[in-house]
Amino acid sequence: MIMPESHTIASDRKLRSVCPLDCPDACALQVTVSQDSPTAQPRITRVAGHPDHPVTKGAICHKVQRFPERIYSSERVLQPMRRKPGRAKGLASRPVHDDFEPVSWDQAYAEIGQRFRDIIRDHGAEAILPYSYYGNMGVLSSESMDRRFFHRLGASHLARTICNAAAAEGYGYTMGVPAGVDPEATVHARLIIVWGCNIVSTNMHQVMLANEARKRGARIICIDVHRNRTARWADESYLVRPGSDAALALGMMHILFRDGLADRAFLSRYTLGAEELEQSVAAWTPERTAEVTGLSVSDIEHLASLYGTISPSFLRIGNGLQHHDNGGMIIRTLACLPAITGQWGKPGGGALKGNGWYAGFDLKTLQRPDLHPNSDARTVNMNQLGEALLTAEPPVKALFVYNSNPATVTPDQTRVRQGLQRDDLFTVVHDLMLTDTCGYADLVLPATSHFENTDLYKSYWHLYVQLHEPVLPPQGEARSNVRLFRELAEVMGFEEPCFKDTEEDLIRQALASDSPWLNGMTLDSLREQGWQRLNVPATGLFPQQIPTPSGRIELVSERLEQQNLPGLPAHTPLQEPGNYPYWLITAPNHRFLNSTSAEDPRLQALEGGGPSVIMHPDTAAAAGIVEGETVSLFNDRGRVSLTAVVAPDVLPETLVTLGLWRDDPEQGVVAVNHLTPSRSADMGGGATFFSTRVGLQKQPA
Ligand SMILES: Nc1nc2c(c(=O)[nH]1)N[C@H]1C(S)=C(S)[C@@H](COP(=O)(O)OP(=O)(O)OC[C@H]3O[C@@H](n4cnc5c(=O)[nH]c(N)nc54)[C@H](O)[C@@H]3O)O[C@H]1N2
Ligand SMILES: Nc1nc2c(c(=O)[nH]1)N[C@H]1C(S)=C(S)[C@@H](COP(=O)(O)OP(=O)(O)OC[C@H]3O[C@@H](n4cnc5c(=O)[nH]c(N)nc54)[C@H](O)[C@@H]3O)O[C@H]1N2
Ligand code: SF4
Ligand SMILES: [Mo]
Repeated sequence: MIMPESHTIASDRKLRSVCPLDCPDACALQVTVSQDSPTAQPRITRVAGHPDHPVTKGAICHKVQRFPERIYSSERVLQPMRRKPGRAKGLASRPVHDDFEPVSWDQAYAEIGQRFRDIIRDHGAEAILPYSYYGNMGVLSSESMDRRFFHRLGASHLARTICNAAAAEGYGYTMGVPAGVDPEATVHARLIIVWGCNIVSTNMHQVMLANEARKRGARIICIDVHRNRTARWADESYLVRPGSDAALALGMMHILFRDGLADRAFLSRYTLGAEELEQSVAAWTPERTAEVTGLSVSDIEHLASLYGTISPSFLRIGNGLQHHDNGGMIIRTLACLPAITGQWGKPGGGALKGNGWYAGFDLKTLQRPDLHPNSDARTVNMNQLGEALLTAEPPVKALFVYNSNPATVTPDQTRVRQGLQRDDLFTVVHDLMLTDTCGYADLVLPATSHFENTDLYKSYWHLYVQLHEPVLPPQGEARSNVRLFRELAEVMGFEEPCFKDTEEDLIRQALASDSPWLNGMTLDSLREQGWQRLNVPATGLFPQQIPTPSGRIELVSERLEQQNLPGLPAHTPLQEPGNYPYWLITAPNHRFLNSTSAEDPRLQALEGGGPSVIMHPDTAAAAGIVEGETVSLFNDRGRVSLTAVVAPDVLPETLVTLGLWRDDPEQGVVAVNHLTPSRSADMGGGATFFSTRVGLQKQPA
């Protein structure tokens, strides 16, 4: 249904939409849909931030302003396609439409049905593996009918660990649940520490709120391994060694206790283990902390003194920190800091790692895990896709990819691609665009853009739930994820009534949960305004409720001890063997969203035209490298070439490359994830993208 908000001229309508991308801001959009004549196809001509949304406030990022280019891109997939006989799988050249021949949806469904039935007969249903993430954050698009389908099929489970698994677990050991304060309250903060979070690129509305706090006198600190855009905007910035953040937090705690800056009343009322913690951080002298982190003693003293004397203080904990071998423990340790100075419960004080937990949709009903016929079915960690495709028993014989682009985003690409290249692997990719993963697909299915769908969105940062209703009809033959899996259920002969549910049924089910925060939110109430705030206090759950086993903020955790991990916050060294001299951080860039929008030539140009690697002048000099030169990064997993950028924005031991670029064989661009490890982090089976060591060389001429 198209719901006009207002009419400008007869053929131009401004409609409400939501940004579907995996970005904390979950912006409310206002799109202009133009129609040349009543019979012409409506077209989106402008995408802007919705002026009335309390967090979006009319502002959105450049990449989403360019969504019309993406929706109408010549790379958009608009019909089902089958790989042409004789066209080899792989990325020897960029995938193009001509690698495929069009088929009808009925033919595509018949082929999937036949292949799935044969595979189940010969190898069992666990030989089928879904592969999805949050390319579209809508709860219907990402975790409803699709999950029902694969559960009922009896497929292998996928552990969706690529982003937030280690942090969710680590934070939970301290605070009970992965939730923090309302970001809108952060305008009241007097000190803001942005820690391992490049908010200027990845959370722009937090920057808007922090700017408001700054106007009221707040000081903004950035702690990172890289003088990124956020560091340049902050009042003070500090460069640490990769993976050393828990040590810095322990060193700060040492000083807070030493100098009487800890809030003893808060600690005794709300926390467990403050005395043990105080004893254990006695060993984290500023000198030892300096040795581990690479900071100077005076910087560490300064940071602790700011944190101990300015209140309220707000800690924005980033997603990148957890992408280390010790990522869970880093987040667990940082999450202890606000309790030391008693920040929880003060408007503007506390911390925010993620807030997705508050919108407690009824996922059990949406996903129906009970439909799975095999309670012992295996689980494949999505970070270990390469191993799964190459070595799993029973073998993976079919891979069904949607909402994700594993040939770019998944670590250890050498093995991922060896696996994807297997002739006997049946690969289906459902996407809007010809992604690099399509280069390995047997069948490519056209996905609708979120503009074409009904869906329900929460944010993992702000506290508004939003309803999305279509603003465009499906383009070409594209079908939504919900429709695709509803129809595949029919193809497979699944008769459970839940496979007949409409989008509206699913939204009602999602909202009919017992979460106290949803507070009577309904499909109709959402329809009225488009969004509604969760019933969460501005200071969040804490300290009134602390849902840990002890009911206190657990500075010491028995659950961690039971996992054979340190019960107290701790610095644990990174696991990557030291065969290569440099740490390589492969962080997101400003204008792509993971690999989404990386096809846009304008955004590519603004990102420098191709992947580059930032190195310290001493590092460049030692390797005889000058700015602009092509260099190789390599380790036992792979080799990639990039353009050298020489700047004192990193420590000499650290290299940084930004953005998940597409393969471009003609330009010699190979996915940077060829270098990253598929090892699991210390918690949650999380990814360890940033715990990568590499060698650096001038590219031989
Ligand atoms: N423009 C843009 N926005 C995005 C995304 C995107 O790709 N582009 N991706 C979205 C997604 S899925 C996510 S998860 C978030 C991620 O966004 P953020 O939460 O900002 O996390 P990252 O960008 O992964 O990493 C943040 C910072 O951590 C730094 N870092 C790496 N290792 C360390 C370390 O050991 N210590 C410290 N102190 N810093 C370290 C990196 O240099 C980087 O600047 O952004 C979302 N928003
Ligand atoms: N080296 C390195 N690797 C990383 C990261 C890093 O920082 N460094 N970041 C990691 C993180 S935090 C994350 S979250 C992952 C993200 O990994 P992915 O979730 O795979 O993210 P995207 O690259 O955005 O790919 C999403 C795909 O979904 C498609 N899509 C969008 N909407 C729909 C839809 O409605 N239906 C279907 N079927 N498809 C749709 C998009 O077109 C796009 O191709 O990447 C991880 N990989
Ligand atoms: S990517 Fe993030 S900042 Fe950009 S429009 Fe979407 S939610 Fe807003
Ligand atoms: Mo992510």
